[in-house]
Amino acid sequence: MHETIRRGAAGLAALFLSAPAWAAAKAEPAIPDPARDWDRLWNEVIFDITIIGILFAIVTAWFIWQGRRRPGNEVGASPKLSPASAVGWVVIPIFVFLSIDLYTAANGWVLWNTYRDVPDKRLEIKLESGMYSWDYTYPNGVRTQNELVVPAGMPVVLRMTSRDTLHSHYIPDFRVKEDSMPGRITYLWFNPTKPGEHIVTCAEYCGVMHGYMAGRIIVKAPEEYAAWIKGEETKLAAASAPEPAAPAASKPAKPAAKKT
Ligand SMILES: [Cu+2]
Repeated sequence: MHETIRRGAAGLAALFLSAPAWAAAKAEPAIPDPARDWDRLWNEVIFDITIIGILFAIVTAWFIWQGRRRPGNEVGASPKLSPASAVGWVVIPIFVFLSIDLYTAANGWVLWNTYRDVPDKRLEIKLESGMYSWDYTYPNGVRTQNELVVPAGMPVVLRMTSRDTLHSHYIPDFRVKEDSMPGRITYLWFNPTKPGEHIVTCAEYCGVMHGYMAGRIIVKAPEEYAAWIKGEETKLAAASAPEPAAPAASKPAKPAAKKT
């Protein structure tokens, strides 16, 4: 909310002060970070329900105190409400609390769109899940298992499917979790901003070894990533080079080497 107002105000100020700067800023929008936005929404919801909870607790305590047993078993008399104030007591609180719900729901909707709207500039990697591994394929054909290496500062989209049953690719640090299913392509994207290592785990019970279906997301600095992918590409080319003596027609294609 504050961020929106701040951005709006900054945009307006820039528009009046220097139109070209504003146009330039508009031409290259910053890559959103769903994980950061998710945290913001989470904190907002926690803040809202804490305030509401405290408010309700105070009101409840006050009513309990008001209705306590008095000496002599005194019978209370409540003032009769006019129809207008009776309706007011129902309708006004409904709108107050509903507006908080609607505000939160609207923010959730905006965030959902961020999660579904993959940035144009991105690294696209195919993922096939199976009992019990995550198999990644890079655009150049390089394949890894249970280890996804990505460059920092580049959004990554995973196009996912499964060769057996339902799995769910869950990266807690990036606040993303999406099912992979046989016969269907699903996707998720995340924005790794700095080098580091993160856990990926299966979040859909898929069999007895489900708990071991874990891997790592390794975020490297862009130049380190470039060196790594080049090295893997060279290895792949060496591994899949045709064997001169083998007759091409009678021998099935050799599968690409898998890194374990
Ligand atoms: Cu699984």
